[in-house]
Amino acid sequence: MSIRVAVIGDIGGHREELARELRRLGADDNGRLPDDLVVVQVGDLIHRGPDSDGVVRLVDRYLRKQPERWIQLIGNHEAHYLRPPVFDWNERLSFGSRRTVRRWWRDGIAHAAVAVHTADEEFLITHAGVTEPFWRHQLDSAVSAAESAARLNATARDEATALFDGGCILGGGPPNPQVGPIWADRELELLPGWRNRPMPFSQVHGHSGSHGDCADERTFYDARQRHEVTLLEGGRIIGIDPGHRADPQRSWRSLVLTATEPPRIAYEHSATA
Ligand SMILES: [Mn+2]
Repeated sequence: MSIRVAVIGDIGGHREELARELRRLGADDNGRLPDDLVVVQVGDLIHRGPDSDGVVRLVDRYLRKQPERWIQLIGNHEAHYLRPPVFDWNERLSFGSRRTVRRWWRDGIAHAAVAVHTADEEFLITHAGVTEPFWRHQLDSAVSAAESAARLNATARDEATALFDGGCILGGGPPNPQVGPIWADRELELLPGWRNRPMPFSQVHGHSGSHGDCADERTFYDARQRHEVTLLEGGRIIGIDPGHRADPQRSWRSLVLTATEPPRIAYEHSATA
């Protein structure tokens, strides 16, 4: 079995950008996604661009009509409406969109993490990436991406979960090695810990990136796709935030992985155990 998993980075309220990428991936004129495709969106669907409410409506249509084809993760901008706000933002989702995002979270439709397996690589996908200290302390050094995703999702709704702990992007303080995978900064918080210790699996994240001006010799930037790949011992860290602001980036792409099994968000107990 082979499944195309298209991992889509931060959309930032740009509905037309999202719709265009889905057409490129094979969505038909009615928007229906093809049977061989699963979309993972890494969160930060909203804010910045012209039509956050339109993005929420579009994604909600997929989550209702083709729930097996869409895995929605949450970013810090969705979390803004799910928990007491921890930052100020100069726009606010409509009442209806707030209610929709809260329903995704309350009903277990949106997640903190997902694991994807290809023929020769395992990926943990989160909004901002799991730092090495977070993995060691909060995930008990889980050896697989699937187990890490399951642990993150199992604790995601706990009031005191470390998942939402902020770092240098939130409030502008010094880097916090224990920052959670909703807030980690790629350059200052995510990459440093993994440079000194083999990765147990690869990771894909949105949220932040150097967008081309990284001097690191192990990092490769694809300006057309706006993907940033750092090769490390044991795995790689792939950043896919396109960096849309009020105006979208002209050129960007989802990251398409060829998976050997459906993406996993939770523990699956063997029937023969
Ligand atoms: Mn973000």
